[in-house]
Amino acid sequence: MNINQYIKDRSSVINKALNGFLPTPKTKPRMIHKAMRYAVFPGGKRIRPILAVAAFEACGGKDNKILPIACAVEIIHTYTLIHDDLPCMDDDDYRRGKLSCHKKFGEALALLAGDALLTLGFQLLAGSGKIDIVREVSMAIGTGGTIGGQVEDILKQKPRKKELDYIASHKTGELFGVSVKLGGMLMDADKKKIDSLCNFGKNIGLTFQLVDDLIDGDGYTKLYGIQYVKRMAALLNDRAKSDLGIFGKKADKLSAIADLILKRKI
Ligand code: GRG
Repeated sequence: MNINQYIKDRSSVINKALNGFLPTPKTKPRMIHKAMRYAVFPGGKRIRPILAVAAFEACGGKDNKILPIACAVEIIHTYTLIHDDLPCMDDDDYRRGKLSCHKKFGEALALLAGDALLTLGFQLLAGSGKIDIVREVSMAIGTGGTIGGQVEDILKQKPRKKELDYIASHKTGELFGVSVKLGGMLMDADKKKIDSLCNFGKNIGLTFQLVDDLIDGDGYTKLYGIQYVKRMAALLNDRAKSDLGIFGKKADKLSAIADLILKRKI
């Protein structure tokens, strides 16, 4: 199966699973469930859950038991987007091509929808029965991860290289890293494989951020210029793919996704 078909296939499975995991819009209190579903559907690229599935498969996983975990990662990612868009943060009126959650439902409901998605994410992770999985995600999105990155981003008006590295690796890299790592953890892969998956994930997370800055012309691009950022992104992509050596051909899909991220074809 070629990589585009693979992504289409796995996205469709993930979307169906997400639909089943989220409370229906008729479940009371209806408004919060409507707001949660509004933010999750139709959704974005679903990169993080696709990566979790591809990592699970690279470790020999074949069934659907990865789905609650892959969906948890997407649900938690959606919480960060809702909160990031709030007036007290980035103050964005649009997200994923439509009104942001607070513009549609008001600030209080959007805040609660974000909280509810975060909570639901952990409920799904807990279903794996693996406390390490719950711990790893907590660490990746806590003050030593996503939240830490967001705090630095808010506080630093003109970040220099060291600060930009901190922001990108925490805000973007940690969630990518843990998404990939979870696939291996669920399969009880050995430490060497799990570390390789995590390094791969963090490196493609940084590549993703660099490419994002190239498109937006801010962050790294403002500091270094287009050519330098392109070279850095290509270097990180190489480094990420070399982390996969231990998996041989089983990691072909992960490697192909890394290339799509570099070219922003996903
Ligand atoms: C509010 C706790 C908290 C954290 C916010 C992740 C984040 C931190 C903010 C989101 C805004 C942002 C520009 C983050 C950098 C990472 C990034 C480019 C996220 C967007 O991810 P995509 O492109 O989104 O995968 P889709 O919509 O495709 O899922």
